[in-house]
Amino acid sequence: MGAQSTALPSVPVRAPLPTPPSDSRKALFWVMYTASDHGRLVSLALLALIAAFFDPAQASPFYSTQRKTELRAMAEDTWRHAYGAYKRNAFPADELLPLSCQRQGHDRRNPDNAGVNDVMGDYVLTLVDSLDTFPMLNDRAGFEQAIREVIQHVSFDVDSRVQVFEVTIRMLGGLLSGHLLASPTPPYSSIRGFELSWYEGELLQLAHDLGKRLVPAFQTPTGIPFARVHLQRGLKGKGGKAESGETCSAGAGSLLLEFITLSRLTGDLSFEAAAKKAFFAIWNLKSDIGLIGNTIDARTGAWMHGVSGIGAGIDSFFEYAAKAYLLTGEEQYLRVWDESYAALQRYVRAPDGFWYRNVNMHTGQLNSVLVDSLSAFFPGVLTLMGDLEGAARAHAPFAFLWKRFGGLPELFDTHRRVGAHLGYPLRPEFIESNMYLYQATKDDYYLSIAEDILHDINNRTRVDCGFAAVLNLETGELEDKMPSFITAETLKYLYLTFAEDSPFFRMDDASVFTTEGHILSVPHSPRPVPFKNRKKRVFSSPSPSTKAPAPTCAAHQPLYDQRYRHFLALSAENRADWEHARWLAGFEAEDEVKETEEGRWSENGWCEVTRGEDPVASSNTASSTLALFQSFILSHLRTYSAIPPPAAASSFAISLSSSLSASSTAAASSRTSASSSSSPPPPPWRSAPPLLPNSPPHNEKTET
Ligand code: DMJ
Repeated sequence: MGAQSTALPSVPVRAPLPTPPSDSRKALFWVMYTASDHGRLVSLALLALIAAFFDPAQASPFYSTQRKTELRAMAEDTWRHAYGAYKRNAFPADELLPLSCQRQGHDRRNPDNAGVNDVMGDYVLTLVDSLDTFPMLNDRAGFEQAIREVIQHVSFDVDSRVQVFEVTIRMLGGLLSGHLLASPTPPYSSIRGFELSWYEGELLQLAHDLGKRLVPAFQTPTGIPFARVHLQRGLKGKGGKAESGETCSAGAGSLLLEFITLSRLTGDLSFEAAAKKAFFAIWNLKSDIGLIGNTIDARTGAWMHGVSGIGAGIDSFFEYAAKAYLLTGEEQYLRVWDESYAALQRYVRAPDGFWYRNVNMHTGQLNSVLVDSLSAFFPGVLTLMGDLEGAARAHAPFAFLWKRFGGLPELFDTHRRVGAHLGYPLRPEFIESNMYLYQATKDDYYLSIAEDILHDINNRTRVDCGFAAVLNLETGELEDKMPSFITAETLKYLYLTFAEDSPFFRMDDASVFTTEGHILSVPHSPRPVPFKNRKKRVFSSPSPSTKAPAPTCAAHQPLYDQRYRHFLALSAENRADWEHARWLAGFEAEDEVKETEEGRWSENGWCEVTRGEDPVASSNTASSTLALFQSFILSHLRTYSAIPPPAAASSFAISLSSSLSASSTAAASSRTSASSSSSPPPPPWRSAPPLLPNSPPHNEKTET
């Protein structure tokens, strides 16, 4: 095992922003009124000049164009270090093992090793997953070489049983995106400049071949696919008799973007039809209050785990409802998003508006105090769908978690405000949301977060042979794993955050990034009702029997008043209510900002929480449900990444549920008892010296 060493010895650390007036014009007025008469005259002249040529987008005092260019270059260097290490040490295997500098493919000695075999099928995964990043880096030569390597090395005629969802989002998505960019006559994308004159649709042929190998999985009575399929032999047993029916809503419901694109590019409509049937099968099984669960039996359509939320097992179902609408323009997907959004706001969003929790899908009752890191994708989708205030709010606690831990813990206990699983397997979700929020608001706050992330990833996870997943954010221990999504998503989104003028944000077509970060586009359908089975779809209106009020605040009511101006009027960093998000992530409240008596926020959020809301008040049942839920989430997360082996995971589940029981009495008497532990000590990895010459001065406040 190589010790953690970096090829970039002194990675710059951003000094957090001071809090000057919120834009440059205000800053100039501020200078003017604090200056002498002579100074005022000079300032007035300057003001007139600047007003004439002022471009607010370029106005940041801390993130000048030059600084963004430097950070973009650093992000590109980071991506190239990851991809280069893979190419030198692991290609044509699926993934790189960064500590041992070995390669990882399908585990043939242990076919039941789902953590590896669900994702890796010996089909050159990291190459295909990375393909469309080259055009985003404006690297035409790199793209051409990668396309040639795909054609030479990738085949799906392999003895591998893989997960339908994983192979779809990583391989099918990667191939389709590469095809759209490489086609000499680009079919739909407005992105130009990467066409390859010699290219003859080879990636689309590979994608079509893969699609046909996945189709057997959909042969279930419900149309919801089995979770896994063998790429050569199809299903286990005749008609899939030996297959487990257990699958999850995200796995079954988020194949849409790739399958729609495959159908529209090949003219073979069976793929779109299959994915659509699966998506609406899940949707039609939603509860009376409009929530879907996370585990379902594909044969019977019975929910096996009726917990709802936005995290593991469900996440990309909502993402694909929204993005299928953006991709196709078809209203049926927008309706699913709209109804899901309403139900999530009513039952899943916490009363304070910051966290989205796990609740019982039938009653809306809180089910678990744990929030997983996958949930951090949600602010990005909220941004895309126009709820900027909701997005900024949902992003805030994750931002403070990152500040506190130097990464995003896999699981956070929102009641005790402690990390419940301290791994950070280099996931992209928070970075992706942060990128969308920056694009939408141009608020430097989001750039400052991206800069922190860039430094933390380099300082904490960069090794000679790539980047290693973090096993424990507190100890800094690393794991011999570099998931393909680090080059497909994590570092791509980080780069794009600093490349705000990228043509990939300036498209005049309805392109979307898939859940694996692959850019896809198709023509919008001229007709709104393309399929016969539309009538079968049920859009909900809650039945009278479930009209009992859920134990949450009834409506999302942001405070728009003089004390608290509209969120776009000032940087998120300066919002008073952000203090609450900071507290939620485990920091202590700052008294002078707290102002509970003025009603800006209370420790319970915007409204008092009813008794039934507090899971710890009734923790006899809560702790057993929690243990069950905990093991469910861990099994899902394990598929994606760095989750401890089963023995460690179960002892962890036991310790968490017993510590929860132990804390129940105290917590029931006072919700604030969770804050009795002091604020986390300053993280040691923050002490690296700045490298960028024009780092702004250091601000202690954000270093707590
Ligand atoms: C990626 O494969 C995708 O982002 C997926 O939607 C969720 N899991 C990983 C990243 O965490």
